[in-house]
Amino acid sequence: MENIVTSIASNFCIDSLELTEVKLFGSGHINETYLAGFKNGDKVTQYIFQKINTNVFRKPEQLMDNISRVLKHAAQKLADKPDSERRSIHLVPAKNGKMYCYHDNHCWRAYHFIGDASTYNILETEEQAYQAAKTFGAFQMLLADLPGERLFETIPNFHNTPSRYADFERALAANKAGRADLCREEIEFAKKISHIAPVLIDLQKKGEIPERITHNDTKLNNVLLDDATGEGLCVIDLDTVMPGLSLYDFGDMVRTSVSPAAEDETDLSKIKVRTEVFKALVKGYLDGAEGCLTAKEMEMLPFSGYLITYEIGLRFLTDYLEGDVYFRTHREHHNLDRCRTQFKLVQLLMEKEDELNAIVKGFIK
Ligand code: ADP
Ligand code: GN1
Ligand code: MG
Repeated sequence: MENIVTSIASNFCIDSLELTEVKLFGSGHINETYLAGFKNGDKVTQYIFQKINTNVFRKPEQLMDNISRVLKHAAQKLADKPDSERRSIHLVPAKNGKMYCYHDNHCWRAYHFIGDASTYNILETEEQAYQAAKTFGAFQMLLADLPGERLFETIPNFHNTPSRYADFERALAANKAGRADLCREEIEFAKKISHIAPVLIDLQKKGEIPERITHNDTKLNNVLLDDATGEGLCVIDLDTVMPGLSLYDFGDMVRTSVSPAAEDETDLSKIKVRTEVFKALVKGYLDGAEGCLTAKEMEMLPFSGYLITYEIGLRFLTDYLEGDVYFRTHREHHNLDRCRTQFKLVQLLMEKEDELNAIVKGFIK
């Protein structure tokens, strides 16, 4: 690992290549992330190196073009804010004049490491939910006036739930990994509520909700919180920043925050909906986005939580049926375990819909 990372690092504008530490970092399912430190005199500087998964992101140049534009815009708008260097991530330029390089046919990028900050897979306090949602809301506001062309769609139809449902149907019909009999209950559940899949896309088509520049992977662990103050610092993992719906962003925060259990928990009795956390997410998102959501977007906030949870559950199920070809897995039925937590959470969120609607109503002026 040391040799590979040093060799990758030599392609970027980094002063010294005297490696002091290197480790695999983060718990993402797609890219490969390393943290490395390099010593220059008495000073150690840390960097994040990421190998972009080009099976998933087919056009890394377009993806990096998006990220470079977004981060340049963010840096300009945040320049006067206190602690501005930590309010956005910053790419390290490569020596080839671009913001990425190729090494052994793989595409790599580097970021300056933001220290004294952490990400969380499972929420520990309601305040964290508030801070994370506020940071994602503010990120959306920050990009509302991004100049230039429409951003590239780094994964076409990424949050097109009907298209995800069609992928599931194809995977089921093909039953390539021979696993359909192992997940009959989940297949039935997926079919039973398939009518919810087109709801947001249809509202967008009818012009009832607007397209915005959104993050599209607003997992709780994609936001850095300051270790000292607990404050939300910045959003990370920008590969899917592209045109999208704010509701999918809000929904993914619900999916990853309201339950106190891990995404791959096998004891389904641990899956819960903490309504206080939901309330903190609504408050945080509205504060961050400075109240810019439309009345229709507000109305659909509770729905978005279970729609995206359904969508991600479908994607885990599809990958299980296809033989684990997309998400990184660490045990045999990992994708099925993940699907089960998602579908359980969908059920619970649907049961609590009235209560969640009432919470949202409390925020409407
Ligand atoms: P993945 O696709 O693997 O989820 P992320 O971009 O989310 O990749 O990064 C993985 C982890 O690395 C994050 O959870 C975070 O802890 C850490 N990380 C990423 N970028 C930075 C950064 N610029 N500064 C500090 N930590 C970072
Ligand atoms: C993947 O890379 P990571 O772990 O942040 C996936 C998301 C899913 C998520 C489920 C590009 O995100 O869409 O919601 O797993 N990212 C991509 O945990 O497919
Ligand atoms: Mg991530």
